[in-house]
Amino acid sequence: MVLNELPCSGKHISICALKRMGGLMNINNAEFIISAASPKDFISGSQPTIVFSGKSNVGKSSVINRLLNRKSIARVSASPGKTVHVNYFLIDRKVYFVDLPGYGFAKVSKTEKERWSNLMEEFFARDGLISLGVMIVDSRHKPTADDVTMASWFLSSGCPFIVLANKCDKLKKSEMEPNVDLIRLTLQLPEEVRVVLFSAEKGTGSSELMSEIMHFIK
Ligand SMILES: Nc1nc2c(ncn2[C@@H]2O[C@H](COP(=O)(O)OP(=O)(O)OP(=O)(O)O)[C@@H](O)[C@H]2O)c(=O)[nH]1
Ligand SMILES: [Mg+2]
Repeated sequence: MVLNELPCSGKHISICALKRMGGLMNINNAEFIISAASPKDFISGSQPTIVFSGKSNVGKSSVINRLLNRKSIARVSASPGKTVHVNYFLIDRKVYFVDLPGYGFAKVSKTEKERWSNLMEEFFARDGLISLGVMIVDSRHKPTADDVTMASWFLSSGCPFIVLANKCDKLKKSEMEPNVDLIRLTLQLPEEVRVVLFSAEKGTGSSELMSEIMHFIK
């Protein structure tokens, strides 16, 4: 499916955002590249890299599937801890999407936690692995202490990022604005960092996110 052959309606809204920007990216040409279990397999190359981070079960893999209009290119599960390695997908040979394992999952062994923190420490310490961070939080709840740590890493590193308030299909309309305000306040986000209400389930917010991503694609 080539983007500029599609109508600008309904579920193709994210594709329309790309068309508006004059972009031409075949999102159906998405391939799984590697599940990096160790830092030697991290990819730092010429392609821009969009990294999806957030607590376990918040919907990182679901967001990737939604953007790519695929049911399960990234693996999703109702129980936390589904993604355990750093998974790279290459979209139309132009951009990498990186599905990270989630933080804050209590029910894992000490060894597993250590493995996770070593992998993540190395990932976030290395230069050149992230072009844009997509930090995903749960729109229904106050961000956790781990979310605050993640946001402050992005802020102090200077790495550009956007915050998605996912699962907004579960919110009443009246809850949306106050919840976004609480997320901004808790994460201490400066004005220039965008918070987008998102639903991987319904597709809400995907055109906004795709527009942000397109800024990083040459
Ligand atoms: N209602 C609703 N459910 C969602 C949404 N996004 C994800 N989910 C559900 O949340 C659960 C976790 O989704 P995943 O995509 O596996 O979450 P993850 O962040 O990748 O989880 P880990 O890989 O374990 O860190 C699944 O049951 C999804 O169906 C959403 O926007 N709305
Ligand atoms: Mg996952």
